[in-house]
Amino acid sequence: MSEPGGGRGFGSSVPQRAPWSLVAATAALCLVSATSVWTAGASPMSREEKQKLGNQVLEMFDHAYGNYMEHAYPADELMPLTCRGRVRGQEPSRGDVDDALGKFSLTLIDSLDTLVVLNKTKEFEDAVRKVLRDVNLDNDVVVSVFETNIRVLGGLLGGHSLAIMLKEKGEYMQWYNDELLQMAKQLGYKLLPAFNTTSGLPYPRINLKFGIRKPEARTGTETDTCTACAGTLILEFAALSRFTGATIFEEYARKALDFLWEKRQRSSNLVGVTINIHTGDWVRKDSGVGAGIDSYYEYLLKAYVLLGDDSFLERFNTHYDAIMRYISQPPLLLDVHIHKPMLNARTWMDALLAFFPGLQVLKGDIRPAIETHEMLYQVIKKHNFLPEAFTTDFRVHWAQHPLRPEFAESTYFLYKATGDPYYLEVGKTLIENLNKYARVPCGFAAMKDVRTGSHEDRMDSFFLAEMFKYLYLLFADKEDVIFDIEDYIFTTEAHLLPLWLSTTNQRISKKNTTSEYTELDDSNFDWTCPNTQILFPNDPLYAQSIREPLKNVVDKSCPRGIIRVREESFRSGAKPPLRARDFMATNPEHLEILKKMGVSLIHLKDGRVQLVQHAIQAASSIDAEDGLRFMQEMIELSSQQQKEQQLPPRAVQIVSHPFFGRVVLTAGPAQFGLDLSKHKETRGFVASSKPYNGCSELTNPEAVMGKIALIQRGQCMFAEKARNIQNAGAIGGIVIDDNEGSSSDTAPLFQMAGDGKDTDDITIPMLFLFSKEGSIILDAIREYEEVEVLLSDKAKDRAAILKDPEMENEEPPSSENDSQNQSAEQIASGSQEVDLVDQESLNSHPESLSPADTDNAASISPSEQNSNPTENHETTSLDGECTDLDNQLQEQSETEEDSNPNVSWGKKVQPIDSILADWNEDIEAFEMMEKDEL
Ligand code: DMJ
Repeated sequence: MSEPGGGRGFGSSVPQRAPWSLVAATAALCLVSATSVWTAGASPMSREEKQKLGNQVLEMFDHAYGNYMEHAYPADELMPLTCRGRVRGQEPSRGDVDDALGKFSLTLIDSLDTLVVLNKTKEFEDAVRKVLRDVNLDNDVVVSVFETNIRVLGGLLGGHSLAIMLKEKGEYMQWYNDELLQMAKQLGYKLLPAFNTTSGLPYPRINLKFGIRKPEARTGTETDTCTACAGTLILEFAALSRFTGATIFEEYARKALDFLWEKRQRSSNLVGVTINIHTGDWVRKDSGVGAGIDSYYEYLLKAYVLLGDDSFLERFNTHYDAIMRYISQPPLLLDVHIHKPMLNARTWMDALLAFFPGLQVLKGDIRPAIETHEMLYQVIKKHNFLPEAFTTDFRVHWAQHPLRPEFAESTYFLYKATGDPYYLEVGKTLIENLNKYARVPCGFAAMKDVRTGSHEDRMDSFFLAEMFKYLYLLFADKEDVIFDIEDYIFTTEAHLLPLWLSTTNQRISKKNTTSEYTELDDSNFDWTCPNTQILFPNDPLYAQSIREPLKNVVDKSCPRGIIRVREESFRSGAKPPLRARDFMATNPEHLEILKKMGVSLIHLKDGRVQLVQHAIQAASSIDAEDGLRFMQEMIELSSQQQKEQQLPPRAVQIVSHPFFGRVVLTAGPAQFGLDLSKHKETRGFVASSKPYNGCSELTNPEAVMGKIALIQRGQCMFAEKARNIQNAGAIGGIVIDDNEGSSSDTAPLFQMAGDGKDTDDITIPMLFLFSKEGSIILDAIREYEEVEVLLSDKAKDRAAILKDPEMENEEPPSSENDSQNQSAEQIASGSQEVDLVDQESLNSHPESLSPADTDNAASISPSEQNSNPTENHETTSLDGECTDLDNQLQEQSETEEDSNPNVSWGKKVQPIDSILADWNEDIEAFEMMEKDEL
């Protein structure tokens, strides 16, 4: 499979690791030592099968990389559905996510070191030549400093690290003369103006050509950045300094880290999600280990590993202790407020936190890593992929999945630490799911909605930088990789930096030692992590015994609101505070509690009820705090309910040659016609109607008879179009948007409303496609003439499509009716008020769902929707397991606080005016969280 790794034998350009650097490498080494000695509960995987899976990963990489190079390069990314390059400015803007694209062939640079890991040395050599020949780093484009650092600077440095390693070996890259490093240095200098702030925290964006602030730069007015954005620079910047001897990069990255450390919330030792780069004030005070913070923690620990600087370990350990005290509620990791860390800030988790078990392995804390990983794996088994966000009761919160690698990363590190073949099986499932659900003829497409299986025209560069590396390494034996992976550390983008950098060019002044800012508790200063060699061989069933109790945690859970409630209320025998989900506006006892909490109920003229809280009117500070929590829960419940009142998106799956079910388009449903969630799929060939707008009797009934008619949006009501094609004998209809270039990637999906009259006569299914998705079908007709599609609520398994074209033995439709897709999300109320949608059941607020258009009527009948979260809860709680889990979590919370005498949040009686001040901040933070993008 590959040539043997060989000895290290580095010559002059690659210094030998000095004895001192072994200290720096300790943490990295302790996670890789158990593999060879381990046999665990799951049956071991044979060498043949591991090789087979490794080869499968290679083939998948070729499919992704080959299509990028053939159809997209030199563009930044491949659009795998339309099979072309994504060029910024030529596609509708997707907002912040486009800031990763700098017209610098992002995917090629991000893939460089993956090529070497996958033993594609020849391709690596070609790729490096292309980067040197084609890539321009001086474009007039505004890019994200964070993304450019981790993907481009990291990619160039990873490429350089492996180029010099190969050159040293004497076969490949003999011509190489540090050219990638020179490019990295050029890019480093381009990023430096971003640090021109009083705090030393970088601006979030920079213009590659014009820098910051100048009018032509079109950036530099931002005031906030995310903690991860400012705190994920040290590995790349320090590597650049140490490779080149230019100390300025490491100095700037250290300064930013020092500032963040100084600004941590001093009592909880947590950091918020966003910070003002000028004042250093926390803008978002919620704190977790996922989006917005994740790699800040990762880089503290890894900076210690790479640079051997104790202060980074000291900081990491201090934060880690706080994370385990407040955020970790195994198997969950839930955001809290930095200044009230016993108060959960969310009832959902984001997919980015899936990297955390991997980091815990590096830290040497294996048990919680196994627990969280197992919980995540069960969510994946339920939805095939990890949705961008999911609730504490494991329902989908945001349904996309852009092929993120974090779970594969943690799986790899857990396998390295435990050697448990269970993790190989997990990796095998990831491979199967990618091939089954994400693979399209031209690459791999992100999931638009894990519930429907629909795709997005997107293949992010991190998919090549990270996913294939981790999956390949998971199944690789030492001899399958041409160098010793243990001599390198992975950056957050999985780029490889050599550990010998710790002893090279150490001219940076380290005056920033933590003692300058704080006195640290020595007990937090764990110098080493547990040695897995000692830990595991004594108990081969260790990992399995930790996973076992969590086996059914997803299936047997039931909807639940915020988990952690103030524990001391229960211990003192007081009644638990009123939860928003239990509230009944007709219950006098509830109204009394509301009053105590300072919450007043205002009956609006239109029959709705509005809640307003004035903390000053609460009976006590504790009641005011309960009121605050109640309001937050109510906002979330109301927002959730609005989402659930909408019909979920549908899927149009192209099943004919050469698609064979691989391309799945996200479609909007109709409020009339056949309900695809209740009936089996409709399958048929497509035909365009004449007239194309379908607004009058069709002149080509013979063409659409028995087929699925394509109709253009506009000029009459959707229902009218449906009647016309139905009368012509069509078995279904697809309305295609007439706004050219519109796409479900950029516009919120909506439902096609009726015409205000009785629509019972419409019996065929109708779906809506935006123009971009519609043109995929129209292009297919032009190219292949006969195009067959499947209209359904969820993409069908490809094997079943091919085997059973008539779909006689269709499974009953999925009963899953998770919350609506993210784009339809709305925030329920203003900062201090909540409008309830109904006085009693919270579910009868008529909601206008359609954008203004002649086609769209305004409202749906909510009575048809089963969207009451309270009902959901009651139904599901019949399962005894739910109570157990809640109790378990409650017990955990209590034990946690019992055993921790330092925890005083919620116990102190806070003065009312400070509660008032906090309260406003909390509401603001909550709203920002909901609006926040990953
Ligand atoms: C990657 O670009 C990096 O891993 C980053 O730290 C956060 N997430 C994306 C992939 O999901």
